[in-house]
Amino acid sequence: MTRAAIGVGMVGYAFMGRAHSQAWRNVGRFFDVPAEPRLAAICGRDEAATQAAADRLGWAAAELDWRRLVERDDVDIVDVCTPGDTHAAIAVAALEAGKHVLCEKPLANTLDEAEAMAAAAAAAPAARTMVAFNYRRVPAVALIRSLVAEGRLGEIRHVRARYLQDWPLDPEFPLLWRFDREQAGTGAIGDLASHIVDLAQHLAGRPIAEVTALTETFIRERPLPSGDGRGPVTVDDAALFLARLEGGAVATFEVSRLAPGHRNGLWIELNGSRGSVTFDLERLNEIELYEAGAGAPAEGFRRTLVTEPEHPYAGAWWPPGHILGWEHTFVHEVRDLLDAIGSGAPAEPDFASGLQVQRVLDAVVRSARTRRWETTAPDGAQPREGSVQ
Ligand code: SOE
Repeated sequence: MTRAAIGVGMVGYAFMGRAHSQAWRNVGRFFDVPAEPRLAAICGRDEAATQAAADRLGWAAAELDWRRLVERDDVDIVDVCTPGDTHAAIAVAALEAGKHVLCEKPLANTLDEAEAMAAAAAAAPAARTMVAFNYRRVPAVALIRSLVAEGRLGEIRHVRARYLQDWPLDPEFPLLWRFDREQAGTGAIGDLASHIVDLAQHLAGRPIAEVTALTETFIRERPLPSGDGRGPVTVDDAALFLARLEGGAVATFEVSRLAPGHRNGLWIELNGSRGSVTFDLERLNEIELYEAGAGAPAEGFRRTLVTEPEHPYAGAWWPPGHILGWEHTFVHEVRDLLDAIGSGAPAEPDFASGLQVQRVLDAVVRSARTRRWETTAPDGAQPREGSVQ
C-alpha cells in the first residue's frame, strides 16, 4: 500500500538537526504512520555546509533563508532545530503560513516569545504544534506515565529530578552560543531544567505552581571561538530549585553542566502514597518500581526491562531484551506528531505545554534574582487557595 506523503522542512542541521533527520528518515520504516515524511528541504546560513548536510542527511533541497523554506508548497511541517533566539520568528511565520511545527526545546528564550508562539498556535487550530521534549518518548518514561495515571503509585507526593552534564568542564572550552544569553536565553536552566520540568509535570500529571531557586555561574569567561581573546559567560552553569505542584506534591530539581563524570545524567524519581518509581537515562531501558504491600521478604524495588511488545513504542522495534537508545526517542516523537496530524487530535507537548514549562523557567530565573518564592501564574497571582497545600 502506498502511503500519502507529507513534506518536512527543517531549519538547522547541527546536533539536533542530525537527530531529527534520522527520525524523519526512519519513522515510516518502523511505525505505521498515516503519512510518509518526504524530506523536502533543509535550511542553514552557510551554503556549502547546508548543501553538505542536505546530501549527508538525505534532504532533497537546501535553502539559505528560513522564510523561503516556510513558504515552500512542498513543506507541510516545519521542524525548528536552531538556537532559541530564532524559535519564535520561525515558528510564528510557519504557523501563519498554515504549517505544522515541531520546535526544539526550550520553546523560546523569553516568556514573551513563548506567549507569542502559543498565541500563534491557538490562532491556527488546524496546525499541530509540538515541543521536542524527547525524553517523554523513552518507552520506560512513557510506562511510568501510565503507571501513575492508573494510580499504581497512589497520590504523588514527591518528585525528585536532576540533569547533570560535564561537557564544558574545561575552562578552555570555547564560548559557544550556549553560553550567550542573547542566543540561548539561559544556560543549564533552558537546556537541561526544561527537560526535567517537563517530565516532572507530565509524569505527576500536575503543573508546578511556585518555585524558589538559586543559580550559579562558576566559569565566568571562556575563549572566543575565533581564538581571539576571551569573552564573558552570560548564562548559568547550574541551578537548584524547590517547587510546589498544584494539588500538593513537592519537588526538587538540580541541573549542572559542571558535574564531572555525568555525561548526560538525567534521573527522576516519584514517590506516591503507595509506591515509588525511578528512571535513569544512562539505563534508559529500565525502571525501578517499588509497590508497597508485597510484604517481607519480597518487598523492595524491582527492576523492569521495558522492551516487551506491550510496552509503549517497544513493539515496533526488536524482540524483548533488544534494547533501544537515545535516538529512538526522536523517532517516537515524530511518530506521535504524524499521528496527531493524521487524526486531528492535539499533539503533546504542544506549544501551550511548552509555554507552561517556560513559565516555570521564568519563575526560576526570577526567584534566583529576588531570593523569594515566585509563582508560575500568568498574571503573577499567588496560587489559588487550596490548590497548593
Ligand atoms: C546539551 O546539553 C544537550 O544536547 C541538550 O541540548 C539536549 O536537549 C539534551 O537532550 C542532551 O544535551
